[in-house]
Amino acid sequence: MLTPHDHALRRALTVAAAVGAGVTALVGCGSSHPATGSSFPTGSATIGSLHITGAYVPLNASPSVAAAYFTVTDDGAADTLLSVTSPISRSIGLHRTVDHGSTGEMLPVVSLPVSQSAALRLAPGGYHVMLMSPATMKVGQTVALTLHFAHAGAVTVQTPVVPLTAGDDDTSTMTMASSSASGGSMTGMS
Ligand SMILES: [Cu+2]
Repeated sequence: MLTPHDHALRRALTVAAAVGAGVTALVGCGSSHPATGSSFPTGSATIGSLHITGAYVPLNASPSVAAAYFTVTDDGAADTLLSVTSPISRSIGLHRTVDHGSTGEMLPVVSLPVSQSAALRLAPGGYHVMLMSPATMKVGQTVALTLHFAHAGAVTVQTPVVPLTAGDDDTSTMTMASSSASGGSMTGMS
């Protein structure tokens, strides 16, 4: 069954797959690691044993889509990120960027696990939150992202909008992004 929501997502995915890495870069899937050497503002929040840090949204280059990134660590029982909601967009999904060498594509993921032994990292080139047709954003504003966890419940992270290139280290290739993500949450997911 296809809802208008599905159509929008399908269209975005098709465009991304057709144009490859170019579009992927437009939506913020360049190479960066917010945890290392970041000089832009990020958001954080805690609920129960879950700590959300390094949350940011690169200013979208296309009005049709934006991405959000953050890290979740857990010092208690394992949990699962089920979904993200926000006033900025009525259609928000969890995605994974898959590296095909010179091109990349995005695949929806149903949920993302987090535990004490495996932090959940959303970063360019890997997992990300995809905000479809978001309201107009400006650098410096914050976007309220509400993360819904299976056990801990919902927590809202005030997430700064940063310049599109803030997370990039000017060698923005999919290969770089993939290799930096491979030591973390990508393990065992391919
Ligand atoms: Cu995506």
